[in-house]
Amino acid sequence: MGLLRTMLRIREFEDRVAESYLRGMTAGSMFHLSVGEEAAAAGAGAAMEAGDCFTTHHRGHGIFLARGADPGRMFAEVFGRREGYCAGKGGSMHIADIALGHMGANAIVGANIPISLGGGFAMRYLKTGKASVAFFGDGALNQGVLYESLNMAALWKLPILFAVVNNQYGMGTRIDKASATSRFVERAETFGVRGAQADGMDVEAVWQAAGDLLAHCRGGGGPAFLIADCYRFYGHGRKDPSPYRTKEEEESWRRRDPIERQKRRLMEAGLLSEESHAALIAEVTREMEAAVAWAAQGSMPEPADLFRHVYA
Ligand SMILES: Cc1ncc(C[n+]2csc(CCOP(=O)(O)OP(=O)(O)O)c2C)c(N)n1
Repeated sequence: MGLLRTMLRIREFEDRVAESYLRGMTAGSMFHLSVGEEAAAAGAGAAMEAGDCFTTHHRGHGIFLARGADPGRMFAEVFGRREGYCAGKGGSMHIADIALGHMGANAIVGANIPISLGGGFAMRYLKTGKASVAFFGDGALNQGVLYESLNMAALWKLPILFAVVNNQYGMGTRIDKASATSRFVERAETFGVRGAQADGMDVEAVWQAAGDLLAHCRGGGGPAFLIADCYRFYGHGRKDPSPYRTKEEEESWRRRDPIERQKRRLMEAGLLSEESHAALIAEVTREMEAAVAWAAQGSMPEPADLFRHVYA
């Protein structure tokens, strides 16, 4: 039930980001929505613990929500308000919050991975018993920095989970047109890193796989690698109608909607009724409505804010 709630919250959040943009409420237009990828975020997020640290790629709203983000402060960030997680200076693609372990979303493909490597080093050096997780897309699978990081993490047996949200496309390029092989788990295993592939449209499958791998990391086994196969239901950005995908392909993935799947599973197990489902939807809708309203009343930065949060 918790996983279903998290996925519903993510979808509602993302849909309201899209709507807010159309209403002219957002600062800028650079939004990468994770609708369709909720199971990867909710499953991996639920397997993590308080005190773990993480980084995300540019499509990271859902992951941060799954790790306890306040949606009001996230909307405020997207709206460029001072009340946002980064005082409105980061926006959708650069949200960070050290209190919740979020060391930053990152707009440079693969660039968050070595930051999480440092996070993993810190976790072990400080003997926290916690783990560091780097979330990134399939577009980063052929970036050299991933393999430099896998090597160093394995060499030093650092507690890091490399978590790939494989939505099949890097902008308009399908993964098999960018990768010589699709055996990514094997690639990780050549470094001595434990790897697993999960159905990224099944939230419980992701949760279980991520939980097993994180236990391995925390138990001193060194790093791990998880690839969750999923799909983004919208375009790369809000203005992308995805002309590089067929309607049939989109439809076949939409039929595997992770939210519907979990809803069905809970209903079949007798844990969810139509009434309790409707109540859950109403609760999530109210939460996100209130979050948007709160953020929209936030304050705009003053000129003097330009010189705050600046090192030199
Ligand atoms: C180093 C680098 N190269 C290219 C880009 C342009 N770019 C932005 S997003 C993107 C696709 C990323 O795909 P993926 O990592 O799979 O994440 P997704 O957008 O599919 O969630 C690219 C190529 C970039 N931001 N950084």
